[in-house]
Amino acid sequence: MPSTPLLDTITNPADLRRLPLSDLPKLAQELRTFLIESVSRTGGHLSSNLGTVELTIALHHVFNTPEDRLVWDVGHQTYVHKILTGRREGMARLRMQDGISGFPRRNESPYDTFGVGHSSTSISAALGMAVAARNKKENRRVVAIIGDGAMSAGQAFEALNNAGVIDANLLVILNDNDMSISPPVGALNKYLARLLSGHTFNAARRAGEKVLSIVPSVLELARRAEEHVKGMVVPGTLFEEFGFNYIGPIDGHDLESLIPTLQNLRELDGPQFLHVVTRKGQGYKLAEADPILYHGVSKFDSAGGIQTGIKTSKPTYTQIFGEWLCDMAAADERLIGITPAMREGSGLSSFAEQYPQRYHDVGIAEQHAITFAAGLACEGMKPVVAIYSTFLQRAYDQWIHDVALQNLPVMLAIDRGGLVGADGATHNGAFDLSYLACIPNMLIMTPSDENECRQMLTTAFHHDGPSAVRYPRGSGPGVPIDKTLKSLPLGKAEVRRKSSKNEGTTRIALLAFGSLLTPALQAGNDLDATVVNMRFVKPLDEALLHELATRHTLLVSLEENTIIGGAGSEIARSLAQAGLTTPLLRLGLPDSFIDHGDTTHLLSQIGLDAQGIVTQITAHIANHPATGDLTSAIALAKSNAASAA
Ligand SMILES: Cc1ncc(C[n+]2csc(CCOP(=O)(O)OP(=O)(O)O)c2C)c(N)n1
Repeated sequence: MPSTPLLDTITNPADLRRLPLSDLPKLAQELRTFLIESVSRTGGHLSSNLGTVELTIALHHVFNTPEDRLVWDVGHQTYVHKILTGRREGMARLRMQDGISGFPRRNESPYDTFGVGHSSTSISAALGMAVAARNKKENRRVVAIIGDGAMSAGQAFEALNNAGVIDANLLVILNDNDMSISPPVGALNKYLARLLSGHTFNAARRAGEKVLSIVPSVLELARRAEEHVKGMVVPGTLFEEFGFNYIGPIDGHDLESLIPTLQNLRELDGPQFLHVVTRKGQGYKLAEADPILYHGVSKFDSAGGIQTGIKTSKPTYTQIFGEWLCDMAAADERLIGITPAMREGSGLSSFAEQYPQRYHDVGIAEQHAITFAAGLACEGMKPVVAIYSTFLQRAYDQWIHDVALQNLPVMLAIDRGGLVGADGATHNGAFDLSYLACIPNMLIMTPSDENECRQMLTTAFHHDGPSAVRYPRGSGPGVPIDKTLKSLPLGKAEVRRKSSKNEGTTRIALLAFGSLLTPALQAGNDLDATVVNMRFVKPLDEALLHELATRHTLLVSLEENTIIGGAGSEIARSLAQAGLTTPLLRLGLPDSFIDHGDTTHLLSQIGLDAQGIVTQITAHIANHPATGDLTSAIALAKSNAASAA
C-alpha cells in the first residue's frame, strides 16, 4: 500500500476535525491514492468514490457526525466515509464474505445512518430523521447527499415535495457530476446543465461568496440579501419552488469553498439545498477518461488500468440477452427496448447504438419504465423492459395495475435473478418468482442454459400478454447457441434424466428451475433421481407434475428464489389442488437476507450446490419416516454411482 502519513493519523472524524484546513488537500490526495490501490485489489465502485473525496472530508469536518446525520443516496460512493469512520482496515475485505459491505449499513457503524443500495431514498429518510429530531427536541443536523442520476427518480421529488411544506432542518446536497452510471438522461439533466452554464454559473458563484461573507448573527437579513443577490443573477430555481433555499452551484473539489459554505448552511434553519459540482473519477486519469468503465470494477492493475477486450470463454446471460435484442429488433420493427438507467449492466449498449430511435433509457425510474411500456403496448408496440430483479421491486404496482390487469404484451427481461455476490443483500434477486407468480395473466420462464434463454426470450416476445424471462448474473453452463429465433411450447417442462436402474419405481424426482438445473443434474446422478427442467414457473407443466407425483415417493423443487411463495410453492399448490399427497421438499433461498460474498461459496453454504442438494435431501429423508424407505434406495444408487465411476 502507498504511504499515507496524514491519513494514518486519522481513525475517526474527531481526528479529522482537529486538522487545520490547510492540511485537507493533502489528506484528499492520500485518500485518493489509498482508494485506487485498495479498490484495485478488491474490486468495487471506483469513479463515484473518487468524485466525492473532498465532499466527504468537508462533511465530516463541518458536521458533528455521527450526532449529525449523513444520509447517502445509493451508498456506492461511501468508501471515503468508511475509511474516515474507522473502517480503513476493513477496506481490504470490502464486499467479501464477512468483510465490510460496499454500501452503508446501520449494523456496520453508527456513522451509517441509513441502509441503502437502491437509489433515491436519501431525502425521504433524511426528512424522517429531521422530523424525529424536531419532535424529540434534539438539535442535530441532517444531511442527504444525492447524485444527479439518483435525483431523476420519482421518490426524490416526492420527498422534496413533502420537505418543502414540513419546514424541517434538512440539508440536501446534490452531487452533480453530470453522470449516472452512463450519461444522464432527461429534462432534469438539461436543467442542471443550464444552472451550471456560463454566465449563470459564475454569477451564482459570486452570489455564494456573498452568502459566505455574512455573519450568522444577522442571519435573517443575510437571507434576504442573499435572495436579493440570487434573484438578480439566477432565476428562481426549481428547488426554490419546492420551498428550499438553493445555494450553488459550487465546486465540489474545492475545499476552500466547500467548508465555509457548509459551515454557513449548518447554521441555517429550514430546508436547504446545496448544489455541488464534482467530476466522476477525479484524480485518476483513467477513470476520468472513462468513468463508465471504472464505475464498478473487478480487481485490476492500478498502474496499467482495466484491460478491455479480453474474451471470456462463455458469454454471460446479459450478453445473450443483448444479442437476442438486436436480432429480434431486426426481425420485428415493433420492438422497443427500455432500460431504467442500466444500459451497460443490462446489455443494451449494442442495441442503443444500432436502434437509437427504439432505445429508451428512462433514468432511474423503474415505475415509469413499466407504465411507459404499458402505454407503448396499448398502441401496438412490443416493449421489452430490461431490468434487474432487485430494481423491479420498485415497480410492482405498475406491473400489476398497468400491465397485468390490462393483459398487455409487455415483456420483462429480468437480469440478476438469484444471488448476485459482492453487492449483497440489497441487490440479490431473491423474490421475483414469488412476487410475480401470484399475478394473474403472467407467463414466467427460468432458463437453465444460454440457448434456452434465447428461446424463452423469443417465446416471451411472441406471447400476447405480460411475460418475464428471469436469468441469473454471470454465465451459464456454456451450451452452443442456435442463432435462429425459435419459441418453446408454452408450459411444457422437459425430463432431463431418467433413473437408469429403477425405471418405473424411481422414488425421487428433482424439479429444477433455471440456474439450479445444473447442480440438480449432478445430484440426480448421485441419488439416481428423475431430474426435470421445469422451464415454466407459470404456467406450470401440471400434467407432467401430477404424473411424476404418482410415480415418485418424494418430489424436490429447486429454485434460486426465496422458498416462501416461490416456484416450489406453486408446485405445492398444484399438488394440493389435485389432491395429490406425494411429499414435497422445497429447496431454495432461506427466509433471511443473504449478505455479500462469492456466489459459488454462498450457494454451497445454503446447500444449493450439488453436494448440498444431496445432503439436504438425505437429511430430509432421515427426518421424515414417511419417506424413510428411500434411504436404502439412495445408498444403493450411491454405491452404483461410485462403482460406475
Ligand atoms: C432503484 C435503483 N435503480 C438502479 C440502480 C443502479 N445504480 C447504481 S448507481 C447508479 C447511478 C447513480 O448516479 P448518481 O446518483 O448520479 O451517482 P454517481 O454514481 O454519478 O455518483 C445506478 C443507476 C440503483 N442503485 N437503484
